[in-house]
Amino acid sequence: MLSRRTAMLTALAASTLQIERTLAQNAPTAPQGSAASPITVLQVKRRTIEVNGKSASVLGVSQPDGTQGLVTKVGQQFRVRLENQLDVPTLIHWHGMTPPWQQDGVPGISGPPVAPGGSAEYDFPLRFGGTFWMHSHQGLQEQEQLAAPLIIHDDRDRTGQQEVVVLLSDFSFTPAEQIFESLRKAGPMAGMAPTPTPAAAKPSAMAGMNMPAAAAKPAASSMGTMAGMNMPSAATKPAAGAMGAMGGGGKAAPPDLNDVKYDAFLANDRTLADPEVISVEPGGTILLRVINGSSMSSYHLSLGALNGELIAVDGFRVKPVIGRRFPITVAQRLDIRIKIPRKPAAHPILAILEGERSQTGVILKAGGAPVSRIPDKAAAASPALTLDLERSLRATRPLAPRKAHRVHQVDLTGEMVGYVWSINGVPWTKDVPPLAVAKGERVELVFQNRTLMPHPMHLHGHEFQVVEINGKRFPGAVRDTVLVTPGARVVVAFDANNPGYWAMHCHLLYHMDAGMFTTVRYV
Ligand SMILES: [Cu+2]
Repeated sequence: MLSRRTAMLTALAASTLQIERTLAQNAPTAPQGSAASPITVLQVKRRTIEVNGKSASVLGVSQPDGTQGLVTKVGQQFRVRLENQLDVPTLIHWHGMTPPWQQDGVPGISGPPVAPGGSAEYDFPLRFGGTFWMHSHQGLQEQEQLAAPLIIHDDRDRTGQQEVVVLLSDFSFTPAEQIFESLRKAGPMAGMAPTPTPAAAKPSAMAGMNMPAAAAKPAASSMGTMAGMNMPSAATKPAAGAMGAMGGGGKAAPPDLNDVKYDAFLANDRTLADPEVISVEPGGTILLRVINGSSMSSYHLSLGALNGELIAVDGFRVKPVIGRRFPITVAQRLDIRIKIPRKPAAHPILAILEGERSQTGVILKAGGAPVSRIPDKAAAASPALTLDLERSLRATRPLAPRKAHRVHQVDLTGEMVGYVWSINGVPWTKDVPPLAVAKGERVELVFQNRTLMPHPMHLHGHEFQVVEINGKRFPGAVRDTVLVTPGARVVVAFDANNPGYWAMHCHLLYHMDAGMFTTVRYV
């Protein structure tokens, strides 16, 4: 996640400090040794999976009995000992949880990483149930599949209802460091003066926005697309109104998607060549919990011919939405209740890559139906994700209505030359001052995407509510990660009720590592 310099510093800290068991001890609000909850050991280690017929060495986080991640219950303590069995430092973030900040698992922010052979302990109450996940926040380890489900049961889990958990991920045989290097070397247009293109000269919502290279997607790579944007400079900063119009469905430049070309997309570590086949009861009801644990990839989740009832996003309940297709960006989760038809059949649950044909998924097998092979390419390319569903979501338990005490403008900015991503024009370093917040305040974050790429924005340690999209206020979903599409303005509100030092960043791994990261700090 952090800059190389920071990563080196935290690695140094790890090697010189006694880090065993420091996390729980430092946590002021963690109750000491709640005897009622047994401690669960989670081990970070190497494992081997098979991808496209080849074996691949990846990372994982599992219990000693092999269970990946953790299933627990609301109201219990989260009592975990994390053991690092790698030969490099690691640290796991409990995505969507609201622990004391020292237990949040972000190296250099929450605390040092866990040294090879070391361990750390966690102990905090689970305030709410739902579908969450855990992943490494150390370096680029998330790209090496260091992610697992964190499921917290509550009363949404009806007795007798089968639960199906699907963790989506993107996979490359190219090492993550090398992927990042090639992104940073930029495309063929790196360093060149932007060349206006006929497309950009057309009158459009973008006219006058000084983004001449916007439509000039070079064939070899998407890198050149933004070469001329230089968004952070005041001279090229478009008026919010203009951007809002574009985000509202204008016919502007197409979005720039999928920087990284992956070798495979996985659902529960498998491709559609050998998918997980899950037996379900004909006529029964299942709760599908989908976690997008990808580093860089967003999907359209397709239930095929089945109707699903979306009941929660990022763990938090929404007024149910019936549908067969739901967008899911990086780090988000969807809880979908599905009634399985009585007739025996195989029902593929697919995730189709945004803007592409690639797909992955699992098969729900009801009764003695034959399971046929599903190709790993959809018939046609899917569209880019939109905010249409987000706009229609309504929290079942919205934040109490309150006027914001503080509003932070958070411009999402970047320059494709050198692959520099930033917030308010500043790529993250330890010297960037945190966003100021005071305990007890209602805070609004105004995400304004001034780039041509979508950015899934995540705030640590708090749930937030989506309260505005492109100028229109509404009591939207409570969640922890929201997509901000190119040009869009998305406002979220949260209550500053968990003091500490928290990360806030784009959840696209290489955007975050390149600097689209900042912090919120209050005591
Ligand atoms: Cu981003």
